[in-house]
Amino acid sequence: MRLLVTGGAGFIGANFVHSTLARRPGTSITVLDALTYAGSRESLADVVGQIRLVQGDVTDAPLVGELVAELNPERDAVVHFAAETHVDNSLADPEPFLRSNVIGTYTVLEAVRARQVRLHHVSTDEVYGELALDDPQRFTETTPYSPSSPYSSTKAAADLLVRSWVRSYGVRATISNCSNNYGPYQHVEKFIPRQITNLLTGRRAKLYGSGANVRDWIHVDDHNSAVWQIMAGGQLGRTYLIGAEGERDNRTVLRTILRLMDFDPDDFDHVADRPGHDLRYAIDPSALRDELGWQPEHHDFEAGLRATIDWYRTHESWWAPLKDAAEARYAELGR
Ligand code: NAD
Ligand code: TDX
Repeated sequence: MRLLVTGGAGFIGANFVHSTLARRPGTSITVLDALTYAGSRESLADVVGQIRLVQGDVTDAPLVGELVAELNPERDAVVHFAAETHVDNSLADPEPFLRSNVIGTYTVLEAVRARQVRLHHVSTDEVYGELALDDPQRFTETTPYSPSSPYSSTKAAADLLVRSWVRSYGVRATISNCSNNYGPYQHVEKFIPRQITNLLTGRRAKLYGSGANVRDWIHVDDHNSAVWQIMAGGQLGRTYLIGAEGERDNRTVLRTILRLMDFDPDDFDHVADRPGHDLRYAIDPSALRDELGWQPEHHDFEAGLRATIDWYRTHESWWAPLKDAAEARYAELGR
């Protein structure tokens, strides 16, 4: 089987490439990635001889068309991870989000439509907006879309394009909306790696607002095993929600990181809150479990966090070149 993996040099995409090569030898992978500030050749360095990495933009229709034309519609697929992904960046400058997330997804859709190639589109739980802390209902595939940020609204737009290309043009696609991922190769701008690398570089940990906001954490390998399960057995046209029942508030996560790294759990700064900051995300993963038999393998969040901390400790050469620029951006935002 051949896969075209867009955004395969980013956090989740690179982990997808690694786990696919390890668990499904014989899969031939082409990565299409623009190598923006968020993508890195180094994330694929140890599999460089086993894949093809094409540096290019998902909005480049001739290039995307050419790569999709190499695929066999009977057995191959496109897995579309490429996107601008950081909410704070989207608030500061939405334009790249419109281009990569909306026009990029449109470009991929047109290419798979022309060649009738199977597509899996990777999206986020943020399209559903926020839940109250005490809301007993979690997100399901029928929850109405209510995005809050330029990031989540462009992801919502992309999802709706996929749905309409399925209905109007018969494109063979599935969509997944996953909760917050953690694990190796995540950019240091994101919450967990930012705190770990702040502590490793003598900076202080930073909590937005009161830290009461809840995120539903899942290990990146569990997200990717679910993507594979959906590609293998998912119903075309369907949306599947991926989550691992991992709800925790930010303050608790931060205090756990501090404790695991031998710091005083209260030794952090409260910084200005994110404008429009969603209070809580929570996924009901029962459809994926009941219909496709998917189960997460990482049940112990603290063990996963410890392994992630160890990865950042032992991979300073991967993240150190990114750290100063990321913190300079935060300094401009006062966070
Ligand atoms: P990331 O920012 O780490 O990686 C994104 C990758 O896409 C980078 O390698 C970047 O270079 C590439 N890219 C960006 N714009 C591009 C363009 N125009 N053309 C080609 N490549 C481009 O993001 P991530 O966390 O790995 O997220 C991957 C996907 O998963 C995204 O679609 C995101 O919305 C979704 N998602 C992420 C999470 C999470 O917790 N990180 C949760 C649910 C869904
Ligand atoms: O320094 C910080 N301090 C802090 O308290 C940072 C960077 C974040 N936060 C808070 C904001 C959020 O409530 O932590 C939470 C997680 O923040 P992010 O890592 O920026 O993630 P989030 O905004 O929840 O979005 C993530 O999950 C869904 C990904 O970035 C998205 O791409 C994905 O779709």
